[in-house]
Amino acid sequence: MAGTTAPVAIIMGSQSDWQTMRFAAETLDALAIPHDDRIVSAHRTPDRLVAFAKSARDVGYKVIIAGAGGAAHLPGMAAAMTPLPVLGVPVESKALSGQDSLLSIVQMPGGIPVGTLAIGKPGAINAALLAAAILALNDPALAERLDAWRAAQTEKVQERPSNDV
Ligand code: RP5
Repeated sequence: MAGTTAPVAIIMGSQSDWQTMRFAAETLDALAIPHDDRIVSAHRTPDRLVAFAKSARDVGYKVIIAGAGGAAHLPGMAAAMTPLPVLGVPVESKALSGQDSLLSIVQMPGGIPVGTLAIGKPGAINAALLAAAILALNDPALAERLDAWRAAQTEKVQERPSNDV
């Protein structure tokens, strides 16, 4: 696999996951963090997953965000094949509202961690923010952008509720 200048890879099990994972991409965009977005299915494209995960560190990625739904093996399988931090986003499934995705991703046996976020859009946003926080440890300019992003979020919260919003 060719080298990358993007520190974050966003992988997802299906095109249908993009409706959720695009919120991770948008959040990284807001922080000017380059990302590489890929469909990598643990079930339908297992060879693609192996090639991606085994080469991820050498290619130059620093953090992997992995979203999947249902029997969501993708984050755990990726984590099994790379030492990079893997942040798992449980995509909301139709049958079980993402409870299945959450339990599939969160219940990793001791030894292979996946940092598991909330189900759906909030999890995708927070995965991006956690990736940013990890990268900011060694990137003072990014740390400033993350501080500014959080300050802007705080600024938006009114002191009192309004009928006009
Ligand atoms: C999982 O199955 C994917 O991550 C997706 O959330 C779910 C459904 O996939 P599609 O049938 O929409 O392709 O592997």
